[in-house]
Order: sequence, then structure tokens, then C-alpha cells
Amino acid sequence: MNIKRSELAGTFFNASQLPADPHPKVLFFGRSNVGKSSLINALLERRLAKTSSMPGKTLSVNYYRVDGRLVFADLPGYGYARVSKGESVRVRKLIADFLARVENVKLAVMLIDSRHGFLPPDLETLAQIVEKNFPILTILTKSDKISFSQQRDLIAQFKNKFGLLAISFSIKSPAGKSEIWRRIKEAIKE
Ligand SMILES: Nc1nc2c(ncn2[C@@H]2O[C@H](COP(=O)(O)OP(=O)(O)O)[C@@H](O)[C@H]2O)c(=O)[nH]1
Ligand SMILES: [Mg+2]
Repeated sequence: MNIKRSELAGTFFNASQLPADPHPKVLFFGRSNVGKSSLINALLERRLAKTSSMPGKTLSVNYYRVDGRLVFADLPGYGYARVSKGESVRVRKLIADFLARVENVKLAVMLIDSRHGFLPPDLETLAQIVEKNFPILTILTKSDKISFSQQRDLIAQFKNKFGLLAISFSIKSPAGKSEIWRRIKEAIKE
């Protein structure tokens, strides 16, 4: 995809702050530190989303506007072990409130760490997304940390066990990015 323009379009700490926005949206979900900001930056070809090696930082929904139209929504990372119980309840609530309000969702991108696969907090999120009937694309992040055969097995497992399409991705290699864009474009065209 040839992106001409992308910008941070809003940071929301509470779902009630969400503006009514009719534009098509792609939502990004994942555990804290899974590589969500890194993937968004790779897709947009600029460092818009802050990346951090310290998990459990942001408790907000960020909107990135792509070419004045499409919106990438970066959801808060969940499932970080070292945050308080109250904090993880707040993350869950923000995601649930957001899902109750957001309009015109074309695709939910679910990021899963290649080394860990689905963990209980991912399944909780998956259930929330399935309930909304959004099309789902699974990205297996940090694929540079596992072998090609492990990647292949994981992709097959996602397909057979969960009926989910998964694509491997690493910030260290451009492979995967064009397929992810292809799937996004396919999802947003009407
Ligand atoms: N080896 C490797 N590290 C990655 C990859 N993607 C992200 N990271 C690192 O993982 C950490 C968390 O990434 P970030 O994008 O901030 O995760 P987020 O919390 O999900 O937004 C950072 O230190 C990144 O540099 C990847 O594909 N390979
Ligand atoms: Mg992030």
C-alpha cells in the first residue's frame, strides 16, 4: 500500500471520549509488549506509535488516521502480569466499552506472540471480538524468535483449532507486511 499520509488522530482514556467517526476501522488487539505499536509503525512506514520494552504502560485507545480516511485503532495492551488487579480490570473495561461504541469496524487484528501462542487473556479478548462478529486476522509477532517450521506449525494450528487465518510477522524482515496490507485492503473494500 502506498500511504501518503498518516497521523495520530486521537487518544482516548475513556470510551465516552470517542468521537462519532463513520470511517472504516481496523482494530489492533494484543497483550502488552506483543509488538502492536511496532506492527502499526511498520504498516504505516513511520514511527507514529510509541514502542517500549517496558510492558503495561498505555491505558488508552489511540486512533491513527491513514490517508485521511481509514482509522487504525490501537487498543490498550492487556494481560500484563505485573499490573495491579484494578489496572487489569480497567483495561478490560476500556476494551469492552470501546467495543460497545465503535462504529464501522472492518477488521480486528489480533496479535499473538509467536513464542507463546494463545494465552488465557488472548482467549478472553478473542471471545469479545467473536461476540461482535468482526472479521479476524491473527498476526504471529516476533517470528524472528522461532524457526520457519515452528511458524508453519503454528499457522496450521491456528487454522485447524480455531479456524483463524494467521500471518507471521517480524519487524526484522519485510516479509509478511504486504500480505497483511493485502488482507486489510480486502477487508475495507465494500
Ligand atoms: N525481536 C523482535 N522484537 C520485537 C518485534 N516486534 C516488537 N519487538 C520488541 O518488543 C517490544 C515491545 O514492542 P511494542 O511494539 O512496544 O509492543 P506493544 O506493547 O504491543 O505496543 C519492543 O522492545 C520491540 O522492539 C519483532 O518482530 N521481533
Ligand atoms: Mg504499544
